[in-house]
Amino acid sequence: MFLNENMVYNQFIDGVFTSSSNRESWINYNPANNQSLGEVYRANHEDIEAAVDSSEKAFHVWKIKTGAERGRVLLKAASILRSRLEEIAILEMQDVGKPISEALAVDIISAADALEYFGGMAATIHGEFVDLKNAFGYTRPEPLGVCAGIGAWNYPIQIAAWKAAPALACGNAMIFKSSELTPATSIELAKAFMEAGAPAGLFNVVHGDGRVGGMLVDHPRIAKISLTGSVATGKKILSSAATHLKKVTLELGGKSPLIIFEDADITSAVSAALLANFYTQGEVCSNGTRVFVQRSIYNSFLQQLKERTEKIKLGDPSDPDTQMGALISKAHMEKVIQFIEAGKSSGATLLTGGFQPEKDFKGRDIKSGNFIAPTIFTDCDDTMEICRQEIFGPVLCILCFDSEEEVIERANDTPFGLAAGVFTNDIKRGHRVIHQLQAGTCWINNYNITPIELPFGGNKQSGQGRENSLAAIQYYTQLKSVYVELGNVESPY
Ligand code: TXE
Repeated sequence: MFLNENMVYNQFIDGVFTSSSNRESWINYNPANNQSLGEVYRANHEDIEAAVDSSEKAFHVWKIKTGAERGRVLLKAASILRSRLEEIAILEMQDVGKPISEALAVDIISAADALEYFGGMAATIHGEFVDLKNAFGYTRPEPLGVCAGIGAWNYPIQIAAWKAAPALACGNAMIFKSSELTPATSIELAKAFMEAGAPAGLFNVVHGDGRVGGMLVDHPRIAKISLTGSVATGKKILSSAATHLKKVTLELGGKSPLIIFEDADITSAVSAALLANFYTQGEVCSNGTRVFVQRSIYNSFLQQLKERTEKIKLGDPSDPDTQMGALISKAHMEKVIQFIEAGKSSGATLLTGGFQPEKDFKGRDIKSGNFIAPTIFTDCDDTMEICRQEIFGPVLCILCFDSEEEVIERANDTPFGLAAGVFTNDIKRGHRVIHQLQAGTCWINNYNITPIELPFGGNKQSGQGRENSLAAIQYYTQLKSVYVELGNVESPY
């Protein structure tokens, strides 16, 4: 079930694909077999200038439309994505290495949800009115202009839509650069906007690595940067953006705690731990990779966790029965393997996994792909590298705890602050603990459920700003206040 594997990925600027002549290029690989999916052409300076010119032109048309008019385009783009769900899901599966079942269930649907949510609320974006003494005032939430979105490789079209939907709903234009490892589906979003009636240039797509990302960050006519990526990249972008005092939102990495109290429903808690570590091969920023289990249920929890982990169907991502696919690249797989070796040498016990399977769950040869068996370490302690660093792969660390006070302190002992989960049937304890955890995106008795209606984002080193929900509006508008005099100007001069 593969589409054309000799794709050519050009820039999509002003509603058309640019030529590929006199541009650097690289090969886009399918993580499941490391075969070529085609050639990606890197944007050059002229492309960036053309993209900014085109986006500025589109912005001047778009900003004078009403919220209702903008909303109609976003809603139509959402229905176009939904109508092309399977085709785009296959592209995403090939690009990322994730199981087709995930791409069909999450990626494109979450992108369409974002377009529908912000399309539906575009007409409601408004300011305030205030009566004053012989005067009145009002505020105007105004668009910023041309915004840049820079994406990571684990949820390409979802990340692009989570940035584009609020940006366009607020009246902005966007230039989007997907990760150099996953160029395929941001173009599909651009095509959907065009088909939905957006002005050419409203959502341009350029390709490249950090150098092209840097060209967007440094461009004087780009008003705002929204990054989804690593902490290291977030720091670089924030310091570069300081030159022009640009607005920046950062969705970065994490090493989030998932706390299981002794009164939790064990089956649900194990389900959450599996999802929080092995869904999308563990390549999810908000994953609960430090699983804290209260001592009295430690053995029963571990037994069920091990049994169910070893039943996960790892293999060919294009097979609808597959539950876990390939990691994004050989280089990333090697990085995860180094973390596994570090875990073993630091004294943690490898409970299961930790190896590269050569056959998948149906006996197919998968040696040519980037596969790592779902891995669990026990006998961990908080100081181990595998418990402090983001691994961004299928590696779960189990930590044992006794008291509520102890686990809160340990859970917060990290420079990250993206997400947190608590499992308990004691309603007071659930809220009491979650309120003390230093994380931006939290769950009680579930994990990694991210409806568009709720803000998503982190604190501390996990980023700044929020995506989704009404909270996103403030990051794509600037507020103007207007004072209107109804009397005369009183002056001492
Ligand atoms: O990140 P990278 P990756 C995080 C996840 C992990 C990382 C993995 O936690 O840490 O992302 O994704 C561009 N100036 N999240 O490896 O390398 C680069 O080309 C401008 C968090 O892709 O940081 C790519 O497009 N741009 C997230 C993008 O930045 C630069 C969910 C990210 O690349 C640049 C998913 C530079 N100097 C992953 N250097 C969340 N919190 O939601 C690189 N780029």
